[in-house]
Amino acid sequence: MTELPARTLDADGLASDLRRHYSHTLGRDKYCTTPHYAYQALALTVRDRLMDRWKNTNYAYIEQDSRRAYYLSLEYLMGRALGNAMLNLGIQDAATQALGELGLVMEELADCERDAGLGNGGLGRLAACFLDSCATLQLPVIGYGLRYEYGMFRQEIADGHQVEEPDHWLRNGHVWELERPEYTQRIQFGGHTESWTDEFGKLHVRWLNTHDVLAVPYDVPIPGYRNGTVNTLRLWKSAATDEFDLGEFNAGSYTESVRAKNDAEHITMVLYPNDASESGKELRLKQQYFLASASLQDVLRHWIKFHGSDFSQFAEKNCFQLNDTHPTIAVAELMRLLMDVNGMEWEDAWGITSRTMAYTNHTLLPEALEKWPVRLFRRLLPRLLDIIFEINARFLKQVAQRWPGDTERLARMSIIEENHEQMVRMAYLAIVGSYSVNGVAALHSQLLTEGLFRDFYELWPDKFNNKTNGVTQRRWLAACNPGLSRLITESIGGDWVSDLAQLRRLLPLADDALFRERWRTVKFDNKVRLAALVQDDCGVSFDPEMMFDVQVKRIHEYKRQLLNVLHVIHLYDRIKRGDMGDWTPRAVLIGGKAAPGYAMAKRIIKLINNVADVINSDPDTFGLLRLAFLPDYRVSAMEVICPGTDLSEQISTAGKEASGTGNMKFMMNGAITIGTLDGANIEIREEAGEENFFLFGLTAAEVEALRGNYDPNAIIAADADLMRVMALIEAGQFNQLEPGIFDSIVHAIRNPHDPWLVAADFRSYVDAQRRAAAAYRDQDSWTRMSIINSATSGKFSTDRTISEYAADIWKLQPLAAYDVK
Ligand code: 26Q
Repeated sequence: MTELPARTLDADGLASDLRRHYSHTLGRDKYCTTPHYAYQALALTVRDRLMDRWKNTNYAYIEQDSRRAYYLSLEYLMGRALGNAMLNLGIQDAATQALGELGLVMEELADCERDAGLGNGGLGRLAACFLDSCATLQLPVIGYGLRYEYGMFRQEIADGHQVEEPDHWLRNGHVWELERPEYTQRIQFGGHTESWTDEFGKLHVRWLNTHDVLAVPYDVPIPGYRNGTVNTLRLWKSAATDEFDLGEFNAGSYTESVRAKNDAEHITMVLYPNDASESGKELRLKQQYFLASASLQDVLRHWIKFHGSDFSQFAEKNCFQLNDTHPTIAVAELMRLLMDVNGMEWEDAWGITSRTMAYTNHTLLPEALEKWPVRLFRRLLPRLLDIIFEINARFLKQVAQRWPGDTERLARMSIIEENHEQMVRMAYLAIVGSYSVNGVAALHSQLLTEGLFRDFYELWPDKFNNKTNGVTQRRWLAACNPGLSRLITESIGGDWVSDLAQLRRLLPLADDALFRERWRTVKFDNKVRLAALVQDDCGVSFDPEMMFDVQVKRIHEYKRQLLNVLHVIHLYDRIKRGDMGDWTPRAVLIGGKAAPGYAMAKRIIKLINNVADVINSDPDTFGLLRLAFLPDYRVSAMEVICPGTDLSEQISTAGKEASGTGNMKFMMNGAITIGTLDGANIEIREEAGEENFFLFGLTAAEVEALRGNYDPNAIIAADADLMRVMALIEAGQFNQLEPGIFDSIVHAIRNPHDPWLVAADFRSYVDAQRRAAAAYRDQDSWTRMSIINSATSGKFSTDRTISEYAADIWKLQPLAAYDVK
């Protein structure tokens, strides 16, 4: 085929394509009033401009036969694509101008796009930021995931309670994907295994009588920042095979056939809305295997197409990054594909597998470590269970050799947990099968080697490494905060968009009064924008002069939204007692989703909402204190929230938050952190300087030391402020018509076994909040701190994180796409 002329990037070209798509592709006319079709026409216009770059990126990767990495993740929290694509193509201004000529408004169109919410929280958003950085660094990395029909549920608040609504995000069409039925794969489930010997006496295994499901790929373009590269996110959708239409039906079992067809199509129906592992759910295990098998078969298909059946170079050319244990069945599946399908011996297959897999851990909470019942595995994936047992047998032999006679250690390290029910420990399978194991912040990686994975660290110290998380400054500063972006670029030039360390050049400007004034004006405008969101979605009015104090993230006991509420109640109590000396007016915003089955998290949401009602309707608090719970916290909401935040709440119990990434988005946008020495907070404080960070709370070591002799009731009795806060809750001040509903919360705080030590950190938290409030009253000095935080956030770009993955784990070189002609 001859080359088509490339689409132009100027306003005229954009406007004419937009009109063509509007009337010819979509068939709309001037009487159609909804902005939805104008959004679609714009999205198609932008997409056209990605297509040649996408193709040329693939050509370059194929023709240079480059080494590649594959990111395997059950979650990608992409949010919206339009603004990001325009930014990365460099056509924001031209597109805005084109819309103007057509009488359209950019924000209105952009707001028509549904968030792609194919993830729960940090882990899913990290995957999305990683893809952006890989494309910007021109690294040959393909993302593999699932195309859930329903993403993260939509959260509504009814009478203060969370209500979950389905997120049918594909309903009005999704222009950012391309179906690729030609690359469909077949995935097996169930059945049984059989061994047989071939004519040369070689033993083989076959997996028979399986119930097969098809995996159909949908490709999503991932544009790099102004570099011609467009990488690929390939998402699999499950579909029934034709046999469902014929076999069972002809055998007379029509309804059985329809049910089986239904089951097949259910695999990718819904994202599991838990951000701690969901124990033992069969469908979840099916999702995990479906992703792993489809992706590995796809990679092998590609390999065989260009290299034939010679796998000697496979490990030199490919590696797989496992995003937590969720896709870890890939270790056993690659063994199966290499041996059963491609005829390889165990040793050769293991040589390849254990040199291509790398595992990232995202949690220290032991209860969140994935385990699957052996019984379930045997029924669903019998061949894979055989392989896991063999991996384990060979591994334990190694352990026994290293520590002769240490049977306790053997039991501790076994991939199979032998309690009353045998379980597969997925993290151990991941460690044994991988050449690299990493944590996501310095403290987290250190705690992994000292605690959770200590035995494995003793065996293989060189496997373990740290890769501190980041966020992409393209979405989390350049796109979401145009005011600050402009100011920064005017001051230091625009290189920071692909080299965030450049932000340090803002440091001298922190001493420039005029610059500080401009910085403050931008922040104020962003607070006006955030206040409008809070007014629309919560019906609460935030005065932009107040200090905006924000905690948005999944609701979890370890993240301690409760501690935040206790502080707000304490402030309310001060108002009611007339203790308002040195008062800083404060608007507190809390948002986040609770897992539908997590009763305590849902009760905390109810408490926040009830406390907000009491405070906001009490005339004594007017101009002094506001509290709002923001429903349906999501990527596109954070794009408004982080630019308008003054104080960033990062208050998890030390040692529990692996890294955190919201903390980085806030810092980049000039918020100051109040936080514990947990996860990446430690590194944030190191970069910003301790005088630009409000530190409080026990350290991870102190938290561990306190276990067993923690007496929250004594702490409460000794602290008059905390005593009054507890008394208000216990007296039913926040649930006058709903007796008893907060009893479980009170008990949790007063329980000597409270793992989150809420009462222990209360005093130190309130003191830090007082320091923050005092600092805010000196606006000049606050603005200085704000500038310094932003200026020192360079480390927290995923460009830095991904450069480290590429250098240390993936061994990848950048490779430019061929030029668009
Ligand atoms: C597992 C099995 C079955 C069902 C659900 C799950 C599941 C799903 C999502 C388990 C965990 C998650 C998500 C975990 C997560 O988001 N962890 C966060 O990862 C961030 C990126 O590294 C860190 O910054 C956060 O500290 C960490 O909590």
